Amino acid sequence: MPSGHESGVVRWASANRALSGNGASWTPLHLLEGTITPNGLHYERHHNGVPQIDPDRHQLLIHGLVNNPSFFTVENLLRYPMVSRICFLECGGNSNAGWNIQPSRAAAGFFHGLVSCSEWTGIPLATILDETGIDKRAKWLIAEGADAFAMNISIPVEKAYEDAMLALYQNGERLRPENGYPMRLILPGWEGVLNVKWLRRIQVTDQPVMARNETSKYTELQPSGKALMFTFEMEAKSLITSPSAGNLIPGPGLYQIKGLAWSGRGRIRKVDVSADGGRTWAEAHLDEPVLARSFTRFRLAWQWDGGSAVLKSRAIDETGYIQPERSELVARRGRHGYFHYNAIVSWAIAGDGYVSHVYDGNETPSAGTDPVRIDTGWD
Ligand SMILES: Nc1nc2c(c(=O)[nH]1)N[C@H]1C(S)=C(S)[C@@H](COP(=O)(O)O)O[C@H]1N2
Ligand SMILES: [Mo]
Repeated sequence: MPSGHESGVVRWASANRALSGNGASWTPLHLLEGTITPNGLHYERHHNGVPQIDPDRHQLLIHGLVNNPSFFTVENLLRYPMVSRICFLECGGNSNAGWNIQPSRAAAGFFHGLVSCSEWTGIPLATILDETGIDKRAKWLIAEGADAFAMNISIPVEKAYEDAMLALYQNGERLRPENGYPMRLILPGWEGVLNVKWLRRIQVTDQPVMARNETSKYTELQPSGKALMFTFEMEAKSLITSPSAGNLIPGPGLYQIKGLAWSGRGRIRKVDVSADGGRTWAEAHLDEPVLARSFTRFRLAWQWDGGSAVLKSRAIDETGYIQPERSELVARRGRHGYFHYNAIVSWAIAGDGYVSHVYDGNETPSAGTDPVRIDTGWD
């Protein structure tokens, strides 16, 4: 347990009052350092509660287009050769308050904290699929959880042969019940919803199942009138975690701007930071190691002269993708956006040192406004 003096460092739980067992809890990114999220502060997203699973009674079934349909017990799986990998996990609906007309007043983690980063240990999914003798016609894996929602979703087979993992451990200990105990899928860099928790079944097929979370949800109407589906990768994103909205900078002087950057497409190549609303940019230092599909911590010295300022960070990943300004993102995606909000985040510093969230950075910062938490809707 953390020191009692750190009792304020907690997740914020936002319950969906319309549906019992449905809600999310947010990682307090603005209160943390480094790149690994402690298990007790990992974000959570449940569609229908947390099942209490006895590992001795849980089994994983793999069937469909395979030669040997098989059940795997937890005890057996624990004997397989394992791998570890550090990667972030992010809900596709993270930061979606950014689509609102007014900038959110929530603290940084309670606006962007449906993302966490852990060291996951488990079995490459390819090992298990190969053992069941996967058929040449196989194109999709329909993964199903053992929660009351029995969440199911379609995953392209190629992801299993790229880097998907059947995870059993999280930061060295067995998965927490809330994060999928006794086993879950980890698909590095891909939308949180595909990382099925409490995994109990994979049906190998030649077509997607067209479940709720790939038809009515997780599809995005574009300005052209066509909708995007199966948008698996999380685009590059960054935000300054300190200082951040709701902070009061004590006075002019030297500060270290710190933040996090990540991309579902690979490594972060560069993070630029601006203190003048995007007119000029400086390259931030990136803490090593810079790992693909993981949190990367960036830092930059900043001399605050006591005048008003607007801080921004902009991530560029190894594919050359540049995190967009909000106006660009809204122009590209239109007004029906709900998922995949990854615009540049702007923090305005008022003359009194109060930090508030603004959109393009041209609005007047409202000094002394208390941050309030907002409900961002439900995916
Ligand atoms: N079985 C099951 N798996 C699930 C979910 C769920 O409700 N049930 N939620 C999904 C969503 S939307 C996200 S963002 C991630 C959240 O994982 P976490 O709670 O470990 O952070 O799990 C995914 N896997
Ligand atoms: Mo999610």
